[in-house]
Amino acid sequence: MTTVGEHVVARLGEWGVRRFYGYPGDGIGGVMSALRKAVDAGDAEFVQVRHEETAAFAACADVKYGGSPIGCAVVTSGPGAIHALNGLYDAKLDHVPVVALLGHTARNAQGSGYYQEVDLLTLVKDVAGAYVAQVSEPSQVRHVIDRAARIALAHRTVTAVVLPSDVLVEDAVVEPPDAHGYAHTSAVPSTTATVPPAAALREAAALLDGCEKVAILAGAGCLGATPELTAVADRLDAGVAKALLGKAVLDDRLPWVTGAIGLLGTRASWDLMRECDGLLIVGSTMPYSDFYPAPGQARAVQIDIDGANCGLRYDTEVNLVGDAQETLAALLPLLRTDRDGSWREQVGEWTHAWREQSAARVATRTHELNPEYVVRELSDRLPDDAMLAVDCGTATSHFARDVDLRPGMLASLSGTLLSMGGALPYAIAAKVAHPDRPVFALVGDGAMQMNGVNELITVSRYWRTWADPTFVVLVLNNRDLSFVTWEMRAMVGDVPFAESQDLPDVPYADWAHLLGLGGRRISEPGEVAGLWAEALAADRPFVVDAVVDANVPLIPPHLTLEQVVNTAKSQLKGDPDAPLIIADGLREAVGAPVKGLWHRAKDAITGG
Ligand SMILES: Cc1ncc(C[n+]2csc(CCOP(=O)(O)OP(=O)(O)O)c2C)c(N)n1
Ligand SMILES: [Mg+2]
Repeated sequence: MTTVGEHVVARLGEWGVRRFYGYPGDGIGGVMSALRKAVDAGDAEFVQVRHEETAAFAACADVKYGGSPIGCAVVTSGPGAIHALNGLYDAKLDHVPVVALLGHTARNAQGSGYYQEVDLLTLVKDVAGAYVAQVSEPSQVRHVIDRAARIALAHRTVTAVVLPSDVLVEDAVVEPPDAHGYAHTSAVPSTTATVPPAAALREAAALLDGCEKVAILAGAGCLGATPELTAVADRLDAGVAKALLGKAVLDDRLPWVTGAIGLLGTRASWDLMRECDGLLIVGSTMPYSDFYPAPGQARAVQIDIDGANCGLRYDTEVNLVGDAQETLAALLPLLRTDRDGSWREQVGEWTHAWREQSAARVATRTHELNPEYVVRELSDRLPDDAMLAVDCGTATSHFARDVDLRPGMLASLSGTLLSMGGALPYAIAAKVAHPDRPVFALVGDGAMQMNGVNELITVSRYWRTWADPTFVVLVLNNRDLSFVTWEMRAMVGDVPFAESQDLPDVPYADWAHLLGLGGRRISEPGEVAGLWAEALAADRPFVVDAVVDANVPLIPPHLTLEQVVNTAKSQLKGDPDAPLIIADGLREAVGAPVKGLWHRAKDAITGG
């Protein structure tokens, strides 16, 4: 006999799903016993995390780091499914195929107000809107699993299968009868049309050939298309700005790569977008419309695998629906070859200026340890095959601006949901997918306290099974929800709300030691180089507890007068950190034009 639970696992295996992140409970017991057998037989891998949110984050990250074709989170009914929601939304918003297996109340108890009984179909209707179904009869299991997998892949989204606990242990109908009302589904993935029509490609080429100053915005859709993107960028003489999820696409050290874009981006990306006359968006829906060229400034082409994403952020004239790699390859021979390189020279000057400004910020002596210095020193030491996992907070900004990714590296984060707590689940998934590669997690202390300290337990459980034990967690211990503090200062012009934003100082390295891991707390610039040498040479996962300054300003790439005024206002309202910010931050850390803006803003407020 094959139980329904066993068929769930076997059928997902046919779709290439062999790794399951989860947490047990009686609602999902039938899948867990199927997984026990599959793991024993070497057909599946189960990773036990500390929280169902982590299971869903990790399932998403497994796909992002090139592990499984479809991520799978397996969680129990009621509270288990509720916990998983945030990680599932992360996958949905970043367009990652994930199937959620949700245990459920037994059929006979459904509707009775039973323990842990939650209306799961309604609960996940939004996050798994593309497909959610309950297996109420053993004869449904094959088609429900097939549809959940096919739709997750085809729509690059989250689907959910609700599995009542009693159905899971019944005899599965593996081959439904040849009778009215039964489905006979396939487990072979659908192919997709990946190259746009020739006429549309010619139109795009003509448009781009008519532009002299082309900017490319590259996003997650370009991952895997590095050679093609490079060739098209070279042919167009273009500068390339990268959305956060597309950061690993191109080497950050290339002079025509302006780096990150958006509020956490570089001044060079801002200049590139604001000065170009042609825009090619590839695999990105970066939502900050004010960081694109001004409306009407540039003629634009967009390439996206999903036609619904085209023309979403900019008034594009040609929208090419296709796979980035194949579409760029098809576009290349249609483009003219006589560009003179002058635009790229200009882009190179902007990039150079940005890198000088960045180096000055890194070298700034701050009141406490400068986090940009800590991150830059790591960046310079990253092994070629490094994988990075980044949390939401100032770590995101440091990753965007201070980490130079090189070819072959992998990096990801909760890129659209921007959820705190993702870095450790992502790092674990990266390591499980590639146990022979070193992993680096960049995490704020708030995010560490949210999920990180717990998931270090998962690390302590599994690290001995990894071929390479290098798993380095950098905790930016600023004892503050610093990103929010800066948002409050710059956007709202308010002083910090200590009760809400101050964080307890936690001995993260000591916690690592208690778990049998390595770790060290540092607080002085002189310790940084030695620390990275120690962390990289460690024979086990290592937690770097870096006591860093919370008051290093997060300057948007194009500081507006309003933001400076708001920041200044907040200081006049009695921001307790104002003297430190002025002394340590703005004056030394930013370039002359911004400095002028700062003084103008202060004068405007003080009447000076
Ligand atoms: C789950 C979740 N809750 C709240 C937020 C809002 N938020 C964004 S960044 C941030 C502060 C992060 O603090 P920390 O992890 O200490 O990093 P820091 O910015 O201090 O380096 C907060 C609260 C969020 N993005 N996600
Ligand atoms: Mg913090």
